[in-house]
Amino acid sequence: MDKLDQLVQQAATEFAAAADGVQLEQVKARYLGKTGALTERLKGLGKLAAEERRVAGAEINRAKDAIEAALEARRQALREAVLVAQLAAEALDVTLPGRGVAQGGLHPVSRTLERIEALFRSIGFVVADGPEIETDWHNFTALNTPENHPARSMHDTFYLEGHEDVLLRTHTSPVQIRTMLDHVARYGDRESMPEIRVIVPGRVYRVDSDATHSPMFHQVEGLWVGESVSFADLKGVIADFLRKFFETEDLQVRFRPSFFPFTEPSAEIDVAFMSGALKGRWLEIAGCGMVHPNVLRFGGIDPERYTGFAFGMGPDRLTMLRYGVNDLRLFFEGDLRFLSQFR
Ligand code: 2NL
Repeated sequence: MDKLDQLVQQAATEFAAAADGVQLEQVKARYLGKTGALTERLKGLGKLAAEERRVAGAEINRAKDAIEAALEARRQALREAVLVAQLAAEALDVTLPGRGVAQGGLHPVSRTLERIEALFRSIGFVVADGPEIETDWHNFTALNTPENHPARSMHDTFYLEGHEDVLLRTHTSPVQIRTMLDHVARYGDRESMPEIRVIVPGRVYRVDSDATHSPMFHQVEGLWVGESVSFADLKGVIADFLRKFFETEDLQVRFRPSFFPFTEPSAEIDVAFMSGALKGRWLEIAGCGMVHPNVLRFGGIDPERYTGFAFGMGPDRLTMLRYGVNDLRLFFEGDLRFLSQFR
């Protein structure tokens, strides 16, 4: 084998040994670069006579073509190897089962609120909501709460800094005040005003925190105002509601005289189950009463012509009772280990 054929063979062997593109280009430089073996031979042609130069030149160029072909073949092989490795690394097993989407669910308190709303809707109540940041007037004054009442103190109510007349509502009653005012604005000039039947669920805030009190909790209040609404209506509506809510006729309901600034007379509503784990124990469930004439007046309604009843209950407590939960704070910590048990 002559020297040039040997050189071509040697180049092909070294190209084959190059593990990647960078190594390959380094090997290429040794043959085809400025000072490469083949380039040096081409430079040497000048020293030869014209006839020898033509023959030798043609041989060197053939060798050069052969080396370039071997180089290109190796480049192509390396590119393919990179692609094959990449495809292997990024391979997807399309036969694997999917990861699945975790199924969400309603918060237990939301479920209670939805049940309460549905039951009251079925007897002609509408559901209303309103602002959680309220004026002192809508939250206290219009509810006949005296200026010096302890509920109005900074120990019990969250006030907006620098605004002693703006607060986080302590009950949902201000929405009922707004409902009365809106209702009168819309129907007040009529011979006879349609009844108000409204239920108001929502978040309320008080400065209080322990196992049974959270600074944020829920309330549902109801209001029925009309020309002949009586305490008997109140008792019937509440007793029916409780039997439906707890899904049992095996239930005693008791109205125990009490006091609220916004109702007169007022009562605490207690229930006792006649069977089950809580059998025979009286549980305080809600407060209620006939709307105080001052409150009707603040709502723009004539207390000489209209009467109404109102009630308020704590859906958080109702939820605890229904599911046997003993710490209210569990509802508001967002721990899925707790919450997912209610799905
Ligand atoms: C309770 C007691 C109650 C009311 C709320 C009310 C609202 C208006 C007028 C009159 Cl606009 N009263 N609401 C009445 C009695 C009791 O809530 O223990 N709630 C958890």
